[in-house]
Amino acid sequence: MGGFGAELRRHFTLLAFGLLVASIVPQFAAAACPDIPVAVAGPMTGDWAVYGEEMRRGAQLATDDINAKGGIKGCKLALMVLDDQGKPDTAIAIAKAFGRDRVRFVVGHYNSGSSIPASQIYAKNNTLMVSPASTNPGLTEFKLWNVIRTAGRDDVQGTFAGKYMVDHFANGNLAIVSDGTPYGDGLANKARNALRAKGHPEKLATKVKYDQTDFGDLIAKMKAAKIDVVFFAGLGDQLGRLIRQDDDAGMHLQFISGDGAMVKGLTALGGPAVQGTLIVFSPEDRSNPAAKDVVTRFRAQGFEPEAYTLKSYAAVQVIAAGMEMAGVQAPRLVAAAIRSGKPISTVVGDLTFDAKGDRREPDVAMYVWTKQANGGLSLEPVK
Ligand code: ABU
Repeated sequence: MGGFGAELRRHFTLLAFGLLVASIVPQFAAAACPDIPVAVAGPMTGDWAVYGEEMRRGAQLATDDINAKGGIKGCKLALMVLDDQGKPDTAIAIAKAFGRDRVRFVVGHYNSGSSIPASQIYAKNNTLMVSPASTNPGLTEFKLWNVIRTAGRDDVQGTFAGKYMVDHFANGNLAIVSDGTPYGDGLANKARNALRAKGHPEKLATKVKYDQTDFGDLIAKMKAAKIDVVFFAGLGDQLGRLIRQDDDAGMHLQFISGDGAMVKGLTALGGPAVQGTLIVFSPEDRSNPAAKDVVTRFRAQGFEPEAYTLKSYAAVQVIAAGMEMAGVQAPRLVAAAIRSGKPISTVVGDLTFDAKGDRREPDVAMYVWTKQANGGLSLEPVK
């Protein structure tokens, strides 16, 4: 995740960003109806690039569709893509650069550990952010004026996961493992609280490092504690590696994870042992009737709009609807309009937001990696 190469990429990313903004901002002076800069910022490179790609694809198609219909009162959205590499420091640098370059609308970030510190800078710099993916409750609990999310919250999904573990694995020894990030720790805490509330506390609670790839020590610890079921509060790249190493060690644990592990690449890393793994996520966005046309067009592009794709498309729709409702592009007024409680039509359905910027609709479901007739694995809703 780190190293000189990553630093070079970071500087290149910010340089490219500066040039891009320089090419956009002068249009304010020249054009009668200047473009409205909107950025999508997330991990576009590295182990989490799959999530960044979903964000970029979703935000780009939404931007194209809004512009094809005339934009916002004739002003076109101009989308730029920024790579925060999933790192808080890079997200902070991007947020500061947006402040200087007057980018006032952001779809991002992916990682809660990036969104939370960046949100404070955006708040000071008059920038509205809509995260399609950051689920840590802290993001909206700071009660900043400028934060909205089309994703759910970890108190909802962590509590749901904890209850599910007790209800379905009542005789098992349970473990909670966090990746040590704000996302992982917050989610693990909520799941642990739910276990305790139901009178079945975990036998083991531990952490890994977010960039750890060897889980030999963790597997040994779980073996010693006779663990049967593990809730892994982290991202898909680590869960995949953990499942494979667990399988190689002959343990065959039951894994449960959260929305950060909702990723098609899980089988590539985890192999056949991924079968049976449970994942908590929102109800399937692709099944929403409002998404039908957009899903068809993504598939025509050869892209399957999984996980955060439609939530990112919806994030741009929310920003656009906020401008339409407010009748101006002033970010504070746009944010207030979005939070007014008026339903906003999006590809993930009609959304209403509370005063903190959270979705009001319940947003959680369980999925299981299931063997198909052709021998492959696919993620299916648990009936
Ligand atoms: N919610 C999935 C992982 C992203 C994050 O919240 O850190």
